[in-house]
Amino acid sequence: NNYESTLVLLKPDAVRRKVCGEIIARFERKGLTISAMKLLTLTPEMAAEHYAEHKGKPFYLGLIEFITSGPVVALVLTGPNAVKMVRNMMGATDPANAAPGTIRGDYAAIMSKNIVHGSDSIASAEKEIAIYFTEQ
Ligand code: YYY
Ligand code: MG
Repeated sequence: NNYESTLVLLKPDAVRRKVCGEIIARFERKGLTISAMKLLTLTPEMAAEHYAEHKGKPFYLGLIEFITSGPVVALVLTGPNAVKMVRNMMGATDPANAAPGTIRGDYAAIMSKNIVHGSDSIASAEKEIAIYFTEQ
């Protein structure tokens, strides 16, 4: 079957704005299964590992500062084509380009605070899940 798991972060802006429940409800309503979930604050080391692909880019330091600025909710969501499904539900990286009805389209206004992260491939998902969760 095509069941797969993906790593989702509800970023510090989602926790501050108290919209985590609403966003999780969207994923559940869609039919995705919560396989793991926790609240944590990323260490700079975890943030660097998570965003290694962006190291050296102009927005990198701001990104690390933001993602470590407060607690996030980390989830593993599982379902058919979960990686693509979550990316579609999130909308474009820049909330200005994210369609209404998507999470970023409905909840975010600026790129640096775009409310949610979702793995961009199965390989990324496996790597990212391992940063946050053990097999257990
Ligand atoms: O995967 P996704 O989160 O949609 O975008 P990425 O290109 O991987 O960038 C990660 C993260 O970095 C993005 O969610 C916001 C931030 N960012 C930024 O602040 N400014 C940019 N020009 C590009 C990305
Ligand atoms: Mg990405």
